[in-house]
Order: sequence, then C-alpha cells, then structure tokens
Amino acid sequence: MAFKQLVFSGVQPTGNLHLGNYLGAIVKFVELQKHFECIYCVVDLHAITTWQDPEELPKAIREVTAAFIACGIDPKKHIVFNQSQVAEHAELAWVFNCVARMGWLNRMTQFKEKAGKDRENVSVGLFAYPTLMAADILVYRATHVPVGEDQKQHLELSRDIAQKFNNDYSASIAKHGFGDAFFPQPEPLIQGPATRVMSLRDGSKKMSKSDASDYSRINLTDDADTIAQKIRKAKTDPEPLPSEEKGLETRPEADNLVGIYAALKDTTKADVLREFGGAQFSTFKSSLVDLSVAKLGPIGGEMKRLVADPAYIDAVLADGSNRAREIAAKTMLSVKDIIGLVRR
Ligand code: AQP
Repeated sequence: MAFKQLVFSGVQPTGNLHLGNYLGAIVKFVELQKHFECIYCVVDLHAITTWQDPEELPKAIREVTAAFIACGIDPKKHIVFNQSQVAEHAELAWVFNCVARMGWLNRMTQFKEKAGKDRENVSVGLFAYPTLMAADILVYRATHVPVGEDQKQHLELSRDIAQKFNNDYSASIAKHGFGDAFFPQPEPLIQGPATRVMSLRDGSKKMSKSDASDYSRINLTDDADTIAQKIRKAKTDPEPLPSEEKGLETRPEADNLVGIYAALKDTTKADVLREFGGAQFSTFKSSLVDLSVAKLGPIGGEMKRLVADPAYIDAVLADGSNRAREIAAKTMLSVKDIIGLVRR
C-alpha cells in the first residue's frame, strides 16, 4: 500500500536545547519543510518519564516551541504542537504496549544508559518510552522521521511495531479496506556531518541536556561570549588538524569540532579539512567561534523575544494541536475498528 509522504519528529522539553539538538534534528526539520508536509512536536509526555518540576515544565515547553519557530519552522504551513494536547498519542501507545514484546524493549540501549544501575527505581514510563515514540509517529502514519543518530534504535523498534501490528491484524486490516498494511514503515532520516554531536569536554560522550557540566554543550540561548569561552575551552589534542578525514579516526574531539564546523557551514568534513588541514586548533577554534556566533546568535535572540510572549506561543500550540488531533483521531478510530473495540 502507498502511504502519503509525511514527516514527523519531536524534541523533549527537558532543559536547554543545545547544538546537538539543533544540528542533529532541528536544522533538518527546517530543510524538510520545503519538500514535505511536516508535523513537529514538543514531546512533553516523554519529558515526564523522569521527574520534571511543574514550575519549570511549561517554560521548557514554550522554549522548545520558540526554538522551532526561531530556527525557521513555519507553524502556519506545518503543524507545531505539544504532545499532551493530543490524547491519541497516549491511547495508541497503550495499544503498542500490547503489540511490542518485552524482549524488544529490554534491548534498548538508551534505557540501559538512562536507568544505569538504578533499574528498579526508574519509572515504567522510561522503559515504555519507545512505544510512545512509535505512537507519536504512527498516529499520523508518518513516513519520514528526521532524528539524531542516538534515536536510530528507537526508530527501528517503531518499524518493528508497525510491522507486527500489520501482521497480527492483517485480515481485519484488509476487511476494513486498508489493503495489506495499515501503518507505514517509517524511515529514519539520519544524514550529514553532525548526526551525533559529542560533548565538548569528552569526545566519547554525546552532547546532552542532562550533562552536569554546562561547558559540555553550546546552548541555543548562549550569548556570543559564552559560546566563545566554551569553544576555546573545548577539549582537543596537541596535534594540528589533519588534511584528510582518515586522520580524524582516532581523534574524537577533533572529529567532533570539524563535524560541527561542517554542519554549521552546510558542507562536508573533507571540505573543512581542505581549508584547515595543518592548522593549529587555536586558529580553527577562532573560525569556529565566528561561525557559531553568526549562526546561533540570531536564533538565541529570536528565542528570547518569542518566550517573552507566552500568549503567542500558547496560541501556536493550540492551533497546531487542533490540526494534529484531527489526523490522530481518525487513525485511532480505524485502529479501534481493526482491533475489534466497540465504539460509538
Ligand atoms: N548530541 C546529539 N547529536 C545529534 N543529535 C542529537 N539529538 C539529541 N542529542 C544529540 C537529537 O535531538 C532530537 C531531540 O532530542 P530529545 O531532546 O528528544 O532527546 P535526547 O536525544 O535524549 O536529547 P538529550 O539532549 O540527550 O536530552 P537528555 O539529556 O534529556 O537525554 C532527537 O532527534 C535526537 O536524536
């Protein structure tokens, strides 16, 4: 069965949005608007899989929304909303909890990393996170999902859930006029030189909102001085930059900074090394500061302007939620018919 092409992705309101979220995801959200219908979601139900301060959560939800708009997402042409305003996400996630297998979820590396040694004490929601993510995507029967490298495994699980649902209910799906598949196999879009931006303090760790050190990441709201300071202090090694990509293979910190530069400039690592091969880090870091400030400065400024007007942000989210709900409600009615649940 041919599915209408549709893009869906989400970002958690769990703290400061950083360069990893920007380059790994949001830059691509912006680009995809030119070619696809897109739905971009502030995934607040995902955020509460770990405790969030009720005083801070609304601010974080509005800040991610502001970041979407400041980066160039058009909430009129596309859909921007927060997950909790469309109850069908949670409803379909329950159905998927009954489709997904324990063994599949047990293999998820993000859960293992986040739960660590404290497995008995983390929320059930953190374990079931990937089934909610599958529901987020499939409640719109979305076909393309731009994400960073860290979400690849969850995307594969979403595909497995879609396939198992289609298999488990194949006769009913055909009977209700949906041919041989009700859900598409959503395709991950993970491309470019910065699909996994690493911490500025440790090239083996992903840049993350929850890292205790603010120096590990560049936040979208950092001012020019802070960006400059963080880049100057970023961990490197004593060698000059290599002239070819192969020379980055055993140098994770150098690889990371070159990847960031390439992504911000919308070029390749090979091109960056053609320009900077043989240069010392002090020279390269100066150029990286200039480029980062030029790209991120206007975004941070616009975000600050937008969050100062919460009524506008809330109106964007309300409008987006209304439009998202129309699509999601239709899917959910069909899912109920396919499963055999009695409805009005
Ligand atoms: N370091 C990264 N490099 C590239 N892409 C990244 N993404 C996150 N970190 C990087 C991508 O950003 C999108 C939104 O991520 P999220 O906020 O929903 O969740 P996350 O992946 O858990 O992000 P964080 O910053 O690491 O948050 P915490 O610390 O709360 O866990 C996704 O597409 C993600 O791939």
